[in-house]
Amino acid sequence: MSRLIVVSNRVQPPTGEGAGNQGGLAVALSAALRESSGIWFGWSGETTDQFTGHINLQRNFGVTSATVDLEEQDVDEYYNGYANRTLWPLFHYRMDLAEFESGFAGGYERVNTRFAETLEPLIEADDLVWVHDYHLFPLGERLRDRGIANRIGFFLHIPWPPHGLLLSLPNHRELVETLFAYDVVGFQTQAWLQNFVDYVTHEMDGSVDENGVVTVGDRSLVAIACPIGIDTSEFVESAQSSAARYTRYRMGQSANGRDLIVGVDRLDYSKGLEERFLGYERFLGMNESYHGEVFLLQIAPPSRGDVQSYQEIRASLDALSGRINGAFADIEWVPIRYVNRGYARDRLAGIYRAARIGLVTPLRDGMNLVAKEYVAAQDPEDPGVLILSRFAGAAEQLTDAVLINPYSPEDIAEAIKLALEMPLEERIDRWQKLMGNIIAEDVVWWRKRFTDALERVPQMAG
Ligand code: GDG
Repeated sequence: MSRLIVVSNRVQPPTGEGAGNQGGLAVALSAALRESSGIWFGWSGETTDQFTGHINLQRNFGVTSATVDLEEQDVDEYYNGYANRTLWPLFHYRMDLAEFESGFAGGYERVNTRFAETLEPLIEADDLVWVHDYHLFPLGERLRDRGIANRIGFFLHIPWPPHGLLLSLPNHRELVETLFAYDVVGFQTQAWLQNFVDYVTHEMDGSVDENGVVTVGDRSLVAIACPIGIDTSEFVESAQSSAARYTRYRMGQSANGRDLIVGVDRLDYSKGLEERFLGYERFLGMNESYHGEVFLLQIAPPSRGDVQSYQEIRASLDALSGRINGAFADIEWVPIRYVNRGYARDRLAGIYRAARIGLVTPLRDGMNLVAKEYVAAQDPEDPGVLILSRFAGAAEQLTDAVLINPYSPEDIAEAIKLALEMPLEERIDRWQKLMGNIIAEDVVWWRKRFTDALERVPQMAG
């Protein structure tokens, strides 16, 4: 087995708290790193006055992490700038929010070059290098510039936008060309992969063969759809832990016989939170008999608070939840509990299990792991219903969810009613099919699918 080097913007080494707070991705990557004695490289999350390239090497629970500090300007231009104000909105089909500042692009290039310079001495012959996500598109090319001939793969966690949309990115072609430095490029879904292929065939005169080999001129890469999963067995266990059971008991007490609808999302405009609230408002407007019988718990820990569009979505959700509660609440019932903080994973699992409905309505999402976690946490004998946006990558696999158009308040309202009234037999039937997929295509399956594809590629001569 080759040694694995994982590169991502932030490094999440194991904390030793087990199911406590580490997400499935971090667990799966940590396991692979431990097995192969690999290294996880990325930004420390800290800033420094002057970039030095000093690597902080740490070993936590068998995983070696190598982190570097960045300058404040790097963080502004690369992370808050190009990654989260240009690429994130554009790749989530939000041209209206995308900002095209040349300073951002310069900072993005600079940090990717700094990452490559710092990482290069750590790479040994035969290592597999696996780069993650939109922060680091050009990293592979920068490593090749330095003569790295190892197999290098790239996985994109977010959508790939349609061809026509991507054209609005200045220097779009340069960005796409950087991908050809990788041997394998993985997307969450067939749909995102197809968008990529459309771009390459229309804009670059490229072609794709039946093995997924995408060729432009004399360069090629293997493109695969490789949907990320969760650590299913860990999450099932977590939903039965004492912390989860206790949380469920407390939720039951505070619900006072009412049905719980749950949403859990980073506070991000891509997650369709406003549209979700509006759909729920429509449901309340159309179904007076349910007043006082249900409530929506929306957990939304703030993220990327330095970016203005995130401050705006936060303010608008505060106003919207206040307006809906003001219009419908009475002295004994508040229709929306809107909470801006995070909870430990095992408590989250207990909340999912207590919920009659998991409401997952992103306007666009690479995959969406909350949908999978909600299903995994259910009681097999009395499972809740997953309502899922057809624009989440997860909808390609989870076809037995109640699929909705998140832009339509009616669609959301009708789905909530359908789910609340769904007979037990149908709930079990849908849940079993969903769970079948979530077990078969879990995070270990995903990691192996990607690394197997990368290992199949012959290594270039150094
Ligand atoms: C990106 C892509 C893709 C949320 N609140 C709490 C909490 N969370 C956890 C969830 C879940 C994770 O955060 C969110 O994952 P998602 O997949 O839903 O969304 P993104 O953060 O946007 O992730 C996405 C993913 O990468 C992986 O490829 O699926 O499409 O956008 O695990 O449970 N965790 C805890 N407390 C919270 O309050 N502990």
